[in-house]
Amino acid sequence: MSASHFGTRFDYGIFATCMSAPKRYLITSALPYANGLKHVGHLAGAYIPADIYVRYLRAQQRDVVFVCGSDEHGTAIPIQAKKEGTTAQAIIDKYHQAMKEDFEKLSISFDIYHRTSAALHHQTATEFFDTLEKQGALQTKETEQFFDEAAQSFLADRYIKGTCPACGSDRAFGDQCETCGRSLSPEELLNPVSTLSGQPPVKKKTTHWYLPLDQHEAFLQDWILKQHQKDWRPTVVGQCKGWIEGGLQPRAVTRDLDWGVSLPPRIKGADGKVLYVWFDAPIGYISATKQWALDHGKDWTPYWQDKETKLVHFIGKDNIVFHCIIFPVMLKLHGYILPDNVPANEFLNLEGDKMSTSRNWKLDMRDYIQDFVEAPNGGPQCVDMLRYYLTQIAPETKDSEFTWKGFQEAVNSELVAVFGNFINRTWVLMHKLCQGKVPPFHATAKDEIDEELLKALTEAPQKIEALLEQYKFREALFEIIDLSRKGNQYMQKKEPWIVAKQIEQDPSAQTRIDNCLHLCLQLTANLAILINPFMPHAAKTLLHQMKVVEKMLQWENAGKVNLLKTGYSLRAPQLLFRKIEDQEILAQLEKLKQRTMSTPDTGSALPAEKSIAPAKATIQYDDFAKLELKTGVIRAAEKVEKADKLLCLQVDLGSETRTIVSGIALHYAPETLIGQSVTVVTNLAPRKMKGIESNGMILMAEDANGKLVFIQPAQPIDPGAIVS
Ligand code: B3M
Ligand code: ZN
Repeated sequence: MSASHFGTRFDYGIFATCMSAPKRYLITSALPYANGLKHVGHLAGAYIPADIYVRYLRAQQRDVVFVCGSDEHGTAIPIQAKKEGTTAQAIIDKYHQAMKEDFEKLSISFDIYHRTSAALHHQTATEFFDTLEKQGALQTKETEQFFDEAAQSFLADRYIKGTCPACGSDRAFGDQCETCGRSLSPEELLNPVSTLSGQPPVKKKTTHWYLPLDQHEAFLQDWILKQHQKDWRPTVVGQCKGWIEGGLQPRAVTRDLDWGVSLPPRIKGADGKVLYVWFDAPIGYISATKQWALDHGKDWTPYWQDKETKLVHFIGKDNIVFHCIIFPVMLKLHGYILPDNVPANEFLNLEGDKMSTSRNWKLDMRDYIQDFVEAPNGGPQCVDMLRYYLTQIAPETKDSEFTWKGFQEAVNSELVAVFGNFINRTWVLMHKLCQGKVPPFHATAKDEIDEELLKALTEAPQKIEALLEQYKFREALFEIIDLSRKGNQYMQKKEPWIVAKQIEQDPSAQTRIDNCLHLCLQLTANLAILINPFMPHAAKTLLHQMKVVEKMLQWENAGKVNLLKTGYSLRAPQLLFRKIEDQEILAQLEKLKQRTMSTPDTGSALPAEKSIAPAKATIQYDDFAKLELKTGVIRAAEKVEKADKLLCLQVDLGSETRTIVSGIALHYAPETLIGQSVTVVTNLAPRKMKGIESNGMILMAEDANGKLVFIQPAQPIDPGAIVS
């Protein structure tokens, strides 16, 4: 049988590997901190592009391993544990599981999702340090470090807060400024205070191990600025250049902390110290590879030692220095291979503002999963829709922006109206005009319009392949959609539905219909192959529709015009993508607004287990009877100057209107409060706040996320009613 047919009786020839292709690939995505749920900015930055690349390589039948895992060390973990009132171990267990699930649900196809708390990782990282230390590649230095006397603890960079020397913001930490993003050391902070006790820290002597980056400047100059100047992204080379030209300093690779990977026990003075999280985290790529190899009976060593392995790190731009400067120096010292490329992405903004966990201005992967993928009208098509939009707006060359309107437009006017429409038309017409079978192609009747489409179809794969090889996913996707657009234009020119009306009079009519639909069907098969790395579920649906096996999706088949055999009967069309309705978009915008009004300081926390407040002492009825409680309605609300948390309210109590100052400004915007019914303690002694006399108190309850909710009557009631 012919090698061009991919039905169930599939039989296929030998794959000829491109001579220049690397022997194997090791692809990594940044290990996300297990301290909270991750948002779509993370997804667009380090996970979707890596997944597209890996799926493409797999379709090329290359030897590829795709590793990732949770980054479970560093101060971010104990800090989150403190916020959630639990242990560091409970935090990493919870978020490791949650992130793993979310990635799976969005079809990120890691070969292994490991974790840095695993014993294998601890052992690998300790040994790595040991090897470097034995070589004499590390230096020790006694320095004075910030120490919190009240808490009796050295202060990790994250535990020191102060003013940023670059932008003047007071939201700067000892490692990084939250406002301008600049990397800092604690010494650079102005007016530093400890976040443990709120006291200014003192300096105390301690010894640490350093990686002398200054000794590797020449290597980095040559490797990045000479060897990779051309093939790395300009944004990445630019950042590296800045670091190198600014002069590299020895970098401490140990910390005084009780959470992390221990130093080798043979080392004196290692007690109470752990590896710096940024020393151990990238080694997580190695330990993940080892675990994958153990699970599959493979040898991990060539993936890190053989020069014919192509190592590619997918990351966000805030991780460039670690992946392009520090980790490569570590790898070189250990004798491992260096990354071939680090296609770091810029940032993804959301609806006009920077995505931020602390301000709750974000779209968590989990929210999208719940609201779309797992909704009654959801399903895998919604996974593809998000993957599509995030690729279409991927911040490959500069920061870009996620907007719900943009998402709706991408889905409705490209996926539905162009891509989906072409395939649907092809299928409907093939069933109507060709008895549901692949019609023959009559070569003698081929015309210029056919030639034009054939040319586009056969040329597109090389172009797309070249773009994928250069990590230009957004352009590659554009080319694929454009190819389906050409399919629509072709159909528009051929008008088989009009030609069908001439069948009685014109003997060539069926021939023209056959040729048109034959080519449209071959184009559909090609689109399935090309779109597969980006939207694997759509590709699967198409396979089902075409009744062909998965092998057809191998990349070498792209560009072939005989993928579907003449006479083969095909299934009925299935809708590939549904439309996104206006109200879905409005609901998301509203949700975003609500979230920021109730900013809990717990980051992207999952709802906490319920904690029971300690009981207060019993009171007598007489104590309670002293309170005067009344129903009221808020008539006016405004912000109190120079007080972030306070709102000044005018509350209608029936017989009078009172001024009440309430600490709810972080939870409610003033304009949303007009007409809100409330319960008021009306006989509380007046109190002055920011110069305003407050005459009463509004009763509120606090929900699990720390949001304040009004206590109000269950049925409408006039203001001034007594509550008892
Ligand atoms: N966990 C930082 C981040 O999530 C860090 C990446 C480690 S990659 C080795 O941005
Ligand atoms: Zn700053």
